[in-house]
Formats: sequence, C-alpha cells, structure tokens
Amino acid sequence: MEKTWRWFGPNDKITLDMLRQIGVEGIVTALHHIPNGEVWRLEEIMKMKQFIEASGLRWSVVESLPVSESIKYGGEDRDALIENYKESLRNLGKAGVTTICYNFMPVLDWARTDLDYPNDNGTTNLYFNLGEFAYFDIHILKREGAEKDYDEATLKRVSRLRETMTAEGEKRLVDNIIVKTQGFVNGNISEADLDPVQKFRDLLALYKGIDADQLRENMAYFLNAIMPVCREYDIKMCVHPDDPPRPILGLPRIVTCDADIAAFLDAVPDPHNGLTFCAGSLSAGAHNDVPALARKYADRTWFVHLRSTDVLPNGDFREASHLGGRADIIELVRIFQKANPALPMRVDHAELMLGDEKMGYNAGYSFHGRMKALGQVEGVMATVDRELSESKK
Ligand code: DNO
Repeated sequence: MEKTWRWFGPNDKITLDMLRQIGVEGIVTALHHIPNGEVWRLEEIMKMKQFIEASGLRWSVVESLPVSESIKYGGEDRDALIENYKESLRNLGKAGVTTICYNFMPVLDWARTDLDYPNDNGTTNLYFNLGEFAYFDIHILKREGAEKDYDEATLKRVSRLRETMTAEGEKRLVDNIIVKTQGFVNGNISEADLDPVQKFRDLLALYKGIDADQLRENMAYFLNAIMPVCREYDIKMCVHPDDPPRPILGLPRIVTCDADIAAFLDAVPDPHNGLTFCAGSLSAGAHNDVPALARKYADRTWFVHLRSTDVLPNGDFREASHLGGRADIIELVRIFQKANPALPMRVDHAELMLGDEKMGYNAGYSFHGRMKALGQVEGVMATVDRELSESKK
C-alpha cells in the first residue's frame, strides 16, 4: 500500500519536509479554506497540488470533499449543490487528483467524548464514553425521547453522572462532542460558534422524518448524479464508514455494517462508487468482523485507514494500539497488500506522546503518536511483503 498521511495544509505544524523524513509517500488533504458547498476551482486545486509536489510528495487522496447537509436530507437546493460538487470533481479530475473520500453521516461527522483520555503508559488517546454521550443527549441537548435510545445500564450511568456533573464538565462534553472534533474536518460547528448547542439542535431538526431508507435513497440519488463525471475522469469515490458505526442522537446512519456496505455498493453498482475502509470506525462496532469485511470488500476499496479500537462491555470504546484491538491490522495488511499494492493507506488517530500534547494538534492527529503507528504498520507491511514473495517461490 502507498504510505499516506493526513496533512491539514500549509498551516499544519507538521511540515511536508518532516513527513518526507519519516517515509510518507503521499498526502491526504482537502481545500479546508473553501466553505462546504462551494466549488473547488482548478487554480486553487493546482496551487495545493504544486505546493505538495514541491516537497517531493504527491496529493494522493482528497479527504474530504464534503457533502452538504442539504444533499443528505434532500433539501430544496440539493440539485444546485450537487452541480457544484460535480464541478469540483471535474476540476479535481483535470488536476489528476482522483481518489475522493467523503462521508454521508448526518450532522455529526464523528463522535468522541474524551480527547485526552489517559493510558497506563502516560500517553493519552481518544475515548468514547457511552454514559457521557447519553448524558449529553439527554441533559445538554435535551432531545425529545432521547432516553428511549439507551439501555437500563447506560441510563444508570447517566443518573450517577447527573449527581457529580459540573458546568465545566458539561462545557467539556459540548466542546469534545460537537466542536473540537468537527471544525477541523469542515464539519458543521466551529470554535467561532457562540451557541453550538442551539446550532446543533437546529441541524438535527433538518432530519425530522428522515429515516435510514430515505437517507439511503438520498445517497443513491447523489451517487447516480455524480457517476458520469466520475467515469469521465476515472474518479474513485470512497465513502467513509460512520464513526461510531450505529445510529446516534436519533439520526440514521447507513454505513455501519456488512449489510449497509452491500446496500450502497449494490444501489450504484459502478466501480467508481467505492469504500474508504476505515478499520477503526468499523472495529468500534462489536457486530463487525473487520478482516471478514476487508476480504469481502477489498475489490471496491479505494482508500484504507489503519487504526484499531477496543470495545468495552459497557458500550464504551477506546483507540487501541495499531498492533492490537479488534481491527487486526496485521491481517488487514495481508488482505489489502495482496488485493492492491498501490492502494493509498494512512494511519489514523494515534496517541498523544512525547510533547504532542503541547502542540495543539487536531484531535486524533498527533505527530509522534502517528509516526510510531506508521513505523508499526511499515514493519507489518515489510513482513507481509516477505510472506507474499516467499509464497510465490
Ligand atoms: C476523523 C475522520 C473523519 C473523516 C470523514 C471523511 O478523524 O476519520 O472526519 O475524515 O468522515 O469524510
């Protein structure tokens, strides 16, 4: 697989020269300064591409070309927004940047409650605490009927939290769940929003009456509309699985499991409609057998995120070592190296360590932690390559 790295543009404290030194071959990035829904002009794309190439690297993957909410819920302006999306794709195609990651998660791109959860060895990591998440839903968002979505044990955790929660604790939850994890991925809420909770409620309201079937239909509508452009420029669209892979906050989620993946691939059976195999997101669902999914969908996978999680009995999950956890990265490397040795792969969400914590990196995107994870994955790749060449002898 091609060793790529998510880099957030010229203002990223991690420079392209640093990335070359640690063995990165390709860059994963987006035009983060362009608001969602607007066209990415060819000149802007070329400026980024040339900047990357001047450091001896290539722009391998766009993550993400964001899909506007209105396309997801099927708003009145969706056709106009899809036209803009197609124009951006055409321009990316002209520039030769043709692997495009996106997601179809309503409102919330990805969810964590804790961004610096302490590990035993003194490093920290991301964490999803189901009790705190339910607390946010029931007592901060105050979503109507939210209690019905949680089991007895989780509701007990919420009651216990209720006794000790402070205003500061609530602010931390809001920050982690809907602000700090969203802004930098071009999500709906940014650090500049004065009342993020109310803004979030307004966004949730847009999905009233939209169930999983309707969302699936809207996704197929979007994909069918863009496929002619994708065919013309050989653009590989790859949807990112939902993180965590389950419905949340009363919102439907439709890329969570085997049946979901089969459904969107079959709905638009064109190879340009493919998957970002995010091993971390998929592993956070106890229902997913991650290597089995990789075997089944390797031929429609255009981009791989390597990370792993541990799912705890109470429904929490935490990021695991890249050599441990539920994802089985060793087996995944075997599967994908065999299927397509040129497939772009990036490591994802790693520990904060050795001073990373002082650098203000985007949540999950440390330097030392990811560098360590990349080293681990490179070791696995070298071993797997040896296995493969020996099995051919
Ligand atoms: C979080 C990321 C996601 C991902 C988008 C793709 O760390 O995995 O934000 O980039 O969902 O559109």
